[in-house]
Amino acid sequence: MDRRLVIGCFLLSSLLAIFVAHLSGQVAAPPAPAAGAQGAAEPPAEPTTEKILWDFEGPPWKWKEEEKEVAVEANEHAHGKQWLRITMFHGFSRGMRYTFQPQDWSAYRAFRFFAWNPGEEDALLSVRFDDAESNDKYALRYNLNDEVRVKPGANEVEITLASLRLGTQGSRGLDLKSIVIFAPFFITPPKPVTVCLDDVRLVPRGKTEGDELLLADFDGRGTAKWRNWRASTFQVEERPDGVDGAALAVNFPAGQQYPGVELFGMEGNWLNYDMLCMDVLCPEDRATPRHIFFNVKGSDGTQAWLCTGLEKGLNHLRAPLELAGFASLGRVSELDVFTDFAAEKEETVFLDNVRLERRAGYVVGEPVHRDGVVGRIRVDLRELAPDDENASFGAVAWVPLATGGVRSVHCTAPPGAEVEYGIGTDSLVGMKANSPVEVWGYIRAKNCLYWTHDEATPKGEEPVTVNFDDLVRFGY
Ligand SMILES: [Ca+2]
Ligand SMILES: [Ca+2]
Repeated sequence: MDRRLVIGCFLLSSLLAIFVAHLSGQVAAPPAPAAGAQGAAEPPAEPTTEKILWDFEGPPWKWKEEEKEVAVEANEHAHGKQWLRITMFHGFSRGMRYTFQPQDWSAYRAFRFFAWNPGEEDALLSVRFDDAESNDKYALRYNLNDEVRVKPGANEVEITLASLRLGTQGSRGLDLKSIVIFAPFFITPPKPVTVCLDDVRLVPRGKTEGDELLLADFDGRGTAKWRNWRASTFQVEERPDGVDGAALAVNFPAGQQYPGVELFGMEGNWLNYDMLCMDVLCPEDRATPRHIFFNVKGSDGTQAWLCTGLEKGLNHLRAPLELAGFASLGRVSELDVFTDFAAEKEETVFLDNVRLERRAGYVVGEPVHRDGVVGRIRVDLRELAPDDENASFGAVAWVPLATGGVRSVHCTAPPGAEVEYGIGTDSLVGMKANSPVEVWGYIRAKNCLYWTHDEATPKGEEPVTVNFDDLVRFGY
């Protein structure tokens, strides 16, 4: 073919592609980073710097419709020269959609962007993400509806990537290795609204001085302070049975709803850590709450509620921080520890060694979505029957690797789906032989994630089953 004709065809098709992109409110994204070899024994090196996805410094453009106007334009408040402005005048659910080839975000911890609100009231932005298998279905994509609060002026918005793995209410979690859509938009705002975005980027786990961040050991170490909440009382007590040094005795008075303690004033960047741990002693001679709640609060108003069952004696509680992804883990301002209701008499727990742990060589594996019983490890949650018809059931498995690292495999399905997951051989490639896989099962109900912990050691080809069948262990 004539070379000029080929070039001409190419230019024409490029122009057409740009035109179509603008018509539909879509713009091509930068190419996806090279995918790491799946299941390779050596995990890829952790990124150490932020990765800019969009800085909007390309050619300016504008698209206007009756309901909305979207533009890449210069502004003095932009980072660099330009930003993306989305203005919605009226109508239903409009904004901007970026569709791109599958991108692997699994080595990062947070999705962040700069947002400018020129108005005088908070704007409620909605954000949607899809993975390669979402197929435009609500229950298979991530829907943060009206939940990103953009205050007047400058904001740094964080969406912790762990929340994409958990999935929003009514939806399964996403595969961070194949993200294909980012869509910021508005849902029927009561009056015209504008938000401008810039420096949309991914944030990695940062370096830390050690593998642990001590929040409080009640022996004078740790960065957190504490105060009581809702009529609970507390005092530091020396050497209660089973505890090293001192612990914090927290008394939940009878008849009081949600009494507890708040830990605050500590290091707020929890993205650098992987596990929330604390020891909770329930002495034989005191009344014990049947469960304990944690609320991880971000300084931006985001929250993640967790709950688990308690037993008499010393409870070594360990929960992966990915279960708390609905809070902005890069800016944690508070950790509340509380119970719901002490009915008959005062209940007491002793808290100790509240800390975050970091796991070397932590990598995110492929997620498991309701693929039934096939697999080397079966996680069976079918016997659980919580009194919430919208409940969903999930699990996180940490597979120890021969390299010393760990692969986190998240099992999620939308409500009403099967609740038996099969973790297949792909997820176990490079596993450290004869070592237990830690499994956290969870029930997502009533805005809270009720969790418990178990272990399984796969040997040979025989599948092993982790059976979660007791609501009491979840603290439900
Ligand atoms: Ca910019
Ligand atoms: Ca202590």
